[in-house]
Amino acid sequence: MMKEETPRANRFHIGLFGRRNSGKSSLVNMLTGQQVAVVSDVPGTTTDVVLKNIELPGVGASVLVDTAGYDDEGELGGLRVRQTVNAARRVDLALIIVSGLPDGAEKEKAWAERFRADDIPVLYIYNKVDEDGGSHADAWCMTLGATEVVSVSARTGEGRDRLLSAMAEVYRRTDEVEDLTGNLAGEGDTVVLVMPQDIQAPKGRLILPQVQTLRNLLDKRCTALCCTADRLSATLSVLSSPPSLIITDSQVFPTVEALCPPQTRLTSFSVLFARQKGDIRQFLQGAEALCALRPDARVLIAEACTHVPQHEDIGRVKLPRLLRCKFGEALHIDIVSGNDFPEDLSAYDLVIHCGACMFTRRHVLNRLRRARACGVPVTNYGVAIAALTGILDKVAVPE
Ligand SMILES: Nc1nc2c(ncn2[C@@H]2O[C@H](COP(=O)(O)OP(=O)(O)O)[C@@H](O)[C@H]2O)c(=O)[nH]1
Ligand SMILES: [Mg+2]
Repeated sequence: MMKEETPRANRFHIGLFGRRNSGKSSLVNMLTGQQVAVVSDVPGTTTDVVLKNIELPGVGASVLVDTAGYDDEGELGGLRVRQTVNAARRVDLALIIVSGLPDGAEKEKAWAERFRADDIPVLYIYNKVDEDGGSHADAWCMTLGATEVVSVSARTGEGRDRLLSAMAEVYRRTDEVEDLTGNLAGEGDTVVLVMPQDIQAPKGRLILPQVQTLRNLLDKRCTALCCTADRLSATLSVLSSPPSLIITDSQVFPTVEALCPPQTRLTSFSVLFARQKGDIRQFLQGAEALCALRPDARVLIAEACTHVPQHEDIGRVKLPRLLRCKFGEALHIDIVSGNDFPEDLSAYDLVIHCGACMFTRRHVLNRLRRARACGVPVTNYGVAIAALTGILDKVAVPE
């Protein structure tokens, strides 16, 4: 049987950054044990950002992000560097690869500073030790003011284990929210999941948030029951005592709330995922700002993916309609998608971000930090819709 692949957005993203010819693509090949990346002594061989899934010891499902050299030149080179800059925002760990003599290391210092500003951990790698026995590694360490430079040879595989354990160590220190339901569910609890299988659900399958929530509950040794909204009453009646938690799709919230027993806590999939894919506190503050918008306010709706807009698309149709219904037609709404998220957000009174199922948590947190720096409140689709439909103060938020 084919093993289900871990979705890309749930993988630990490791970016390889460095000058052209430092050996980034060779390192991808060394780590994967395959010739997946094109290696060449012609500078500028890697032109696009290339992703490669890999399982790493102590890390698990990961993706290596191979980039074009950050010293690329010319018109096309400038474009590539911009792609590398975009890739830099979505990695969980940055490997800065160097080789030879440090000669000032201005580029490396600037990039290390960029990662520091985004709170992305950095590992320095000194490559091509087979050529010089690593004689310049200490010089790099001093020049960069680094505590450690990991010496490797992509060619001979020397230092591979050291590099793997250094990456695993960084992974252990990262702050992924692993526990989706947090303190809302514990061992022995009975949890009911209300999961409408509407037209948007893929044929014959469950959508990913439902699968991930079920997995979380099973891992925590809860009893999980699933039903559609019309079966909730019957489902509750077969239980000898009320469940400790009901998790519902927001679309059927009013129906579910009406049936929810008084001692049962109620939350929604969107709130669970807002916490996992962002900062739920910042989103809740954003929801307060949302409720207090002026009729002529400027709102930015940001979508992570560039999918073909669907009928009743949340970002393009449903949210704007709800917003205009509450605040009137004078509201100014801009919609951006993919990497078009503006650097300067200060023109906006509020940003509403999508659920970011295609982004890593780190990527969303970077955007949230940017918004905070501009003093602009941010909320996300699920929290915004909950606020606009008056259910937000009725949902339990996990800690
Ligand atoms: N001697 C030696 N050469 C290497 C090593 N790693 C990469 N190279 C060579 O350096 C050149 C550039 O490698 P590449 O991986 O394409 O660099 P990138 O531009 O950073 O992706 C190629 O000729 C590689 O064969 C290494 O560990 N030792
Ligand atoms: Mg390359």
